[in-house]
Order: sequence, then C-alpha cells, then structure tokens
Amino acid sequence: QSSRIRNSVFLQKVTVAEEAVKVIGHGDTVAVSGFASAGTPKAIIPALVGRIHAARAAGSNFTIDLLTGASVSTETERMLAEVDGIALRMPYQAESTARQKINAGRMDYVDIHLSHVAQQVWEGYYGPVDVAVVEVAGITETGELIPSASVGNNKTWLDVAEKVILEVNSWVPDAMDGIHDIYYGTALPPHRRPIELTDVEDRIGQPHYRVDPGKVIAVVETNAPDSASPLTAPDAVSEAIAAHVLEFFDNEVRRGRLPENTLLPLQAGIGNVANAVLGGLDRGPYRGLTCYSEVIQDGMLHLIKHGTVRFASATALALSEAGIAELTSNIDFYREHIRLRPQEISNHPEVVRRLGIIAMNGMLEADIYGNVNSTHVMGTKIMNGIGGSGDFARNGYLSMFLSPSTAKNGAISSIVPMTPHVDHTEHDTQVVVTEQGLADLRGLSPRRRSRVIIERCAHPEFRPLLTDYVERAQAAPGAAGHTPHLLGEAFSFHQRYLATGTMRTFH
Ligand code: 0RQ
Repeated sequence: QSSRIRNSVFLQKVTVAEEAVKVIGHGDTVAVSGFASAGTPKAIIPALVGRIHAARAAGSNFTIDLLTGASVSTETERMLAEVDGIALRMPYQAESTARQKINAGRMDYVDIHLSHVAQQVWEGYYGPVDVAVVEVAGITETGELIPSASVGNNKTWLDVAEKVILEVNSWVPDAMDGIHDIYYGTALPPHRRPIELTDVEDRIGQPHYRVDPGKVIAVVETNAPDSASPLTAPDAVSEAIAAHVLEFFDNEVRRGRLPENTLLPLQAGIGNVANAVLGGLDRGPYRGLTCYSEVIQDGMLHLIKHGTVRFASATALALSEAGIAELTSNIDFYREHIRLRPQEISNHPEVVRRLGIIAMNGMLEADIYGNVNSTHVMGTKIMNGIGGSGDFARNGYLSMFLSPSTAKNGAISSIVPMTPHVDHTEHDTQVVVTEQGLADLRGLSPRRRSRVIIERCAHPEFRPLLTDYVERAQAAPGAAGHTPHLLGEAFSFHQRYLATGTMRTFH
C-alpha cells in the first residue's frame, strides 16, 4: 500500500476495483471526477465496463446516468459508449463514439453551461446521485482529500453522493498539493453570499476536499498517468486569426479600453486557434498577463515560464505528454503560478463579470448578425457541447468568437445567413474573427453588423452570396424589419450542403 493514504479509517477501506464497482447497479446515477484529459478515474470505469459486459452476456440490461465535470478521457468516454453503458450523459463530451450514439438517439445528452452543473445537481434536477467516483492524489492524516489534476465538480459529487469510491492515484506528483483552492461557500438561494474573489490568484477556500468517511465504501489505489491532450502546431489559418486578435488588443490598449502590458484576464477555449493566440502573446509586448479560464494547456505553461503570464486560474490541466513532463518536473515553480478551482468558481458569472474576462472561444458558425452556433453541425447533429463558452461569453468584458472562415475544404462557410442552432445570441457576441479579418460588432445595429461581418470575416468566395441574400432581405417589400431575413431562404446554405455536399453554388 502506498503512503498516500495517511488515515487509518480510509486505509481499512482499501480494496480492488472489481470489488468496489459492485456497489454500482443498473439505473444508478454515477458522478465521476474528470475534466478534459485530467483526473478521470483510471480503475473503476474499466471494471464497470467489465460488469456491464457480464450483465449483457447474462441477458440483462445495465446502464448508468453519467455526470462529470466536462469531457473525461477519450478512452473512458469511448469504452462506456461502446458497451452502450450510458443512458444519460451530462454536461459535455467530445468523443466520436459517444457523439454517434447521441446523434442516433441512443444516448440522452443534456448539454448545459458548465457553471450550472453543480447547482442543478444540488437543486435535484437529476435526482439523487447514487455513487461518486473521484480520483484524488492522497488522503491526509485528518481524512481530507488532496485533489489531483482537475477539480471540476468533485467537491459537489463528494457532498451529494450517497456512496463514494475514491481512487488514490500515486502518479499525481506529491508536490501538486497546495495548487488547489476548494471553495465551500456556495449555497442555494436565498442563502447565497458574494464570492469574494477579486484577483485571479486569490485564495478563497481550502487546499483539500472534505468527505464524510461514513459514505466512502471503497478506496482503490492506482498509479496511472492522465491521458495526454493532443497538440498540433498552429497552421497558417490559426496564425492569421491570432494575428487579427493581437492587432485588436493593440488597438484597444491605444484607445484606453484595455490596460497596457497586462490587458485583462484571458480565457481561451481548447484547440489550435487558442494555442496560436497564446503563442502570439509571447511574442508581443505583454508582461504579467493573467488568465482566468477552464483549462491550462501547454501554451499557458510556456507563457508562465517566460513571465508573460503572471498567474493562471483554471479548473483543470489539459496537457500533452510533453506538457505533463514539463509540469511534473517543475511542479514547485508552477504551483506558485497556477490555481485550480471548482468549475462553479472558474466559470462563475459573478466572478467572470467582476474580473472583466477577455473571452475567446471557437465556434462552428456565426450568422450575419452575430448569432453563434458552437454545438450543432447543420443545426441538428451535436459536435461537443456548449461547455464553458456561454459562461464566459455572456459575462466577459470582451466576448470574441474565433473560427476559420470555411470548413471541410471550403465546402462550408462559417458565416451563414441564419444559424440553424443558437448557443450565443447576437447580444452575447461582440467580436467575430476569422483568418479573413476581425468584425468589431460593438455599438452596431443589426444592419451594420451584417455588413461588417460579411466584409471582414466571410471567405471571399461566399461574400457575394451573403451580400446578395442580405440585400434582397433588406429590400423585401414591407417585410425587412430591424433584422432583415428571407425566412424561406434563411437556411438555404445548409440545405444546399445537405443536398449537394457543398454550400457553394460555384466550382
Ligand atoms: O471537424 O476535424 O472532422 O474536419 O468541426 O473544427 O476548426 O478544428 O475548430 O477544434 O476549435 O472546434 C466549435 C467544435 C470548434 C469547439 C468547436 C468541423 C471541422 C472540424 C473542429 P473535422 P476546428 P475547433 C470553453 C470553451 C464549444 C465548447 C467551448 C467547441 C471540427 O470550439 O466545441 O467553446 N466549442 N468551450 O471541420 C460543420 C461547420 C463547421 C464544422 C467546423 N460550420 N459545419 N462542421 N467544423 N466548422 C473551454 C475552455 O475555456 C477551455
């Protein structure tokens, strides 16, 4: 037994995954740790999949409702989806097998703002949570739990679940202890108090989770690395998008709308474009930047190391193999520059509004008025989910959406007449950026917005089609209105793609 379990009550509960998992039954609601590629339980899920296989072989059904922080490791999401083990999934996934089951109507999926998850579970919207499975880095002498590389909703899972299984993962560096800030001050209305977080590095909670030992039915030991987040070098399109964003920041500083050198706390979504923007910041005049986001990616570690970023707050690490090696071998340094918090705090509207976040998120498509679709391909098929993009976009100081101007080798325009699904309304979108340019929509009426978005962001091959649409919509006799549309044609780009495989009318 490892020295990570330093409390005798918990030591007595140590068992193997195959034993522990017997507490999970068909129809249970199971809340597990994990946010992006970090902190997913390593032993219990494979053991659960084994049980599901066995139950199916014996002719009975076995599914669970699965609640998480956000996505869990790809392997975990896939193995559960492959055995049809999930009846309902909440709140975010980003894995192809799960995606197929959801889109085929074989898995219920509830896609909600990540800041809402903990409170909605407390409010009872998902019924009782039968079992929580939470990875931790260790158990202290006093029976508190040392968090691992993601926090997500773990605090809430430990509080609300009827039974708890702990995975103590000795792979997580000992020295990670102290990087976390677990806030126990949230309550349900009418008992809410202000969240006293006024700087990204503030500590408002405690380093460890609490758990009622009486609920802990098993402790399982593991020594397994987090899976790595894939990382690809930025391509020319991402670099071009990043360049527009950086030029925009320079302008905002010149106009006195952003502080020189430090800007305001940054939030960047996962992916190529976000990494390119972060890389660009390293080459700019900035020093002492801060970040208040969901995840910390490799690009952020570089910025911290170079002093470009002074402090980064998030709920999870999402690092490549190289990033994990960099962090673990310099953990004493990074612990002084990173804070990991529950996602209800990392994404909290009150805090995001107070700190004045610069929110930069990806999108599938925007329409000519600035409504943004982040989740549904052609309006119907789920891609991933809204994640935290809405938490940051609605409440940020600056709300930016970034995307290449086309997808699928130019067959799809990411600027369309009307989005067939809306995650972020025109009221939440201030800036749209593609490799073509940047549309600053602040202070513009819908008619002006449409002109700016088409001119600055649409791919030149799609501009004439979009201009033709909007001009005819504006000229429609008696029907133009404040936000002109031709309702019979508003989805013609999407319909053409579904019928012919391209939104183009030209070759
Ligand atoms: O699919 O690889 O199969 O071709 O969508 O597109 O351009 O690689 O962009 O990885 O940034 O993802 C919105 C999905 C963008 C993401 C989305 C296809 C495209 C490709 C990916 P292929 P890109 P990204 C808080 C933020 C919601 C969650 C969120 C997302 C694939 O940003 O999930 O923002 N956002 N969390 O071909 C059909 C279109 C398309 C399209 C792209 N218009 N129609 N397919 N694709 N546009 C998180 C943090 O704070 C960390």
